Amino acid sequence: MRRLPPVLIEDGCSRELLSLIRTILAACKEISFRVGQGALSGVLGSTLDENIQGETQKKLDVLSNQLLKDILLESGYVKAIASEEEDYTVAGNPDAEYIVAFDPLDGSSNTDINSLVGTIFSIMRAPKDSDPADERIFMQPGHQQVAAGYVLYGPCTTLALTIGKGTRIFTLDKTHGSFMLTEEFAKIPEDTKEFAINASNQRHWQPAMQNYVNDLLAGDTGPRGKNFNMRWIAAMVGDVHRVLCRGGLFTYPADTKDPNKPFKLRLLYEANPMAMLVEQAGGIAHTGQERILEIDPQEIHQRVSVILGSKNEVEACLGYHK
Ligand code: AFP
Repeated sequence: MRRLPPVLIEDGCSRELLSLIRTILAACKEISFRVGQGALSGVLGSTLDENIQGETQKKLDVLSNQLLKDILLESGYVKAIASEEEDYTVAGNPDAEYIVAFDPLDGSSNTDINSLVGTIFSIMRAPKDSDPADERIFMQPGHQQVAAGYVLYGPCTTLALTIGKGTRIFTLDKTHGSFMLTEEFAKIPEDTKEFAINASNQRHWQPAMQNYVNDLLAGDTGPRGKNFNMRWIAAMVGDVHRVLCRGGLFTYPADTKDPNKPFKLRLLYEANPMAMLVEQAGGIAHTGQERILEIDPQEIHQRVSVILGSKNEVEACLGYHK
């Protein structure tokens, strides 16, 4: 079994990018340990604070954010960072080549119930001669990402990573702390009978999504002519991992529940990195109107609708949106 550094070097990863990825993973190993300690390390439960998006922060959100932020800024490998848990971008080394956007602990409501959580990250090149304090350096469409990945803290700790040469899966060997290559190239099956959506929002969806899901639920007696199964982990990182492993469709569509917040998932550190991983594994990642990786971001914490996964099923869903 091969370790991460030689695999990435074979893929043509530069020394600097490899160092940056290893820096992120060093923080993730520490997060993995803290998550694994659970109640023993006193990190479960919420803080009294909210992030800029009005969400109550879990203690593990704050801790994971601090770990990633400190290690990245101290490393000198990043020009700036953007995080779900930071109101604004944070400037780093003015001479560094890369910028990183991350969700330090996706699905953090799962921490208190010992269920799946993960870290999602997106690496982009900083524009030449740009000011590290200028948040516009993050306003790049997702197809410009040079690397994207997530670390899933589950029964085992798993890394899905792409540098644009396919999506590879690594498993953390906790006996010596190395990420080992356990799946050379993830390939999302084109067809599926599985979908993931928070069905409690059904009455708030737009007609296209209502019609699509109604047809899935009608099973072999409906227009799709087959029965579908449904899953919902409440952590995108867990749902996308299942899609990478065995296919499926995952969506968090637009809804009218809160008129000020038509979308839930964040573009820069959730939708974009997941879209790159999914496309690199042969799947599709779309909003219903456009390919996620084509969106020109307007702000750091921008939200989008997301439909991703098995090619033929995503295309079927998009058919309802035309
Ligand atoms: P956090 O990153 O704030 O924990 O949110 C997780 C998430 O954005 C995404 O990972 C899930 O798919 C989604 O929320 C779950 O949303 P519901 O609360 O509607 O189930």
